[in-house]
Amino acid sequence: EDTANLGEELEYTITGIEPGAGAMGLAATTIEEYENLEGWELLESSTAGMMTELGEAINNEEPIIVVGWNPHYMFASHDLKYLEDPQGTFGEKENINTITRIGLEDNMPSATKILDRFNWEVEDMEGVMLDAQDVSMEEAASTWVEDNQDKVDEWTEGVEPVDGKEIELVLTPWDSERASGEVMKLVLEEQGFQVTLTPVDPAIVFQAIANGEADASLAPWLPITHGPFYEEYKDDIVDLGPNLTGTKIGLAVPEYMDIDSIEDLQP
Ligand code: PBE
Repeated sequence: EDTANLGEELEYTITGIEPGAGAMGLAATTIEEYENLEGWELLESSTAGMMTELGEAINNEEPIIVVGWNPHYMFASHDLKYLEDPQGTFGEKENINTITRIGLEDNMPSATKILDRFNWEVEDMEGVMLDAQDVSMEEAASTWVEDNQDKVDEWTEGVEPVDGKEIELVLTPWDSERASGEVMKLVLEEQGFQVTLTPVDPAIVFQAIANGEADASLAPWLPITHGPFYEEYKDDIVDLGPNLTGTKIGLAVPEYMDIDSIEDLQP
């Protein structure tokens, strides 16, 4: 394939996802920062829409550039590669952190202890996400909890159960965060909590925790993806640190495309 014609073939378009996603902010910055991307556009869509476009392009062996990330099953279901990012606008590998509202530790010490201990691997999260292609996310999470009771026991060891205390977790609407949210819901329910999961945009996750409207979140991708929100609200939240390490975001293309770097794209 001739990269010189690639821009024209793609109508100088990168296929994006939901406009509120941190990844879309990074993709927009990327277009701004790389001089060779002058004139390129970022198409707003949805994750489902992007996945449909990606699947269709691959079926037809056509070129496509998408905003990609993992954990996600897009890399399991398709042969994809990240384009190199020599200017580092997408950052390096990063983490997903757990945050709580100020005061949660005093109000709900047992929940805070469990939230603080919660950590798992990319493979765990991806396993739940993949499973949830066939069953509901709730069911996939419940299978993971059954299969990993030893890990769950580590998180809950010595924690006093409660009697129906209510706790609200805010999350973003992507499968990765639905997976961690449903797992934590089950873990907290085993301890006697009544758990509400509320999916919102990344900006609202931080706002709700800072205002004390919600209790905790397992959803922030840091330090880059949701970095601007973190900077804005960091004095009004409690950061319990990473619950998962090794996430990645970038521009992704099918393996058959003869291009390796963002810098190979032509204006
Ligand atoms: N994502 C998945 C989200 C966080 C989780 C990468 C699409 C985002 O960009 O905000």
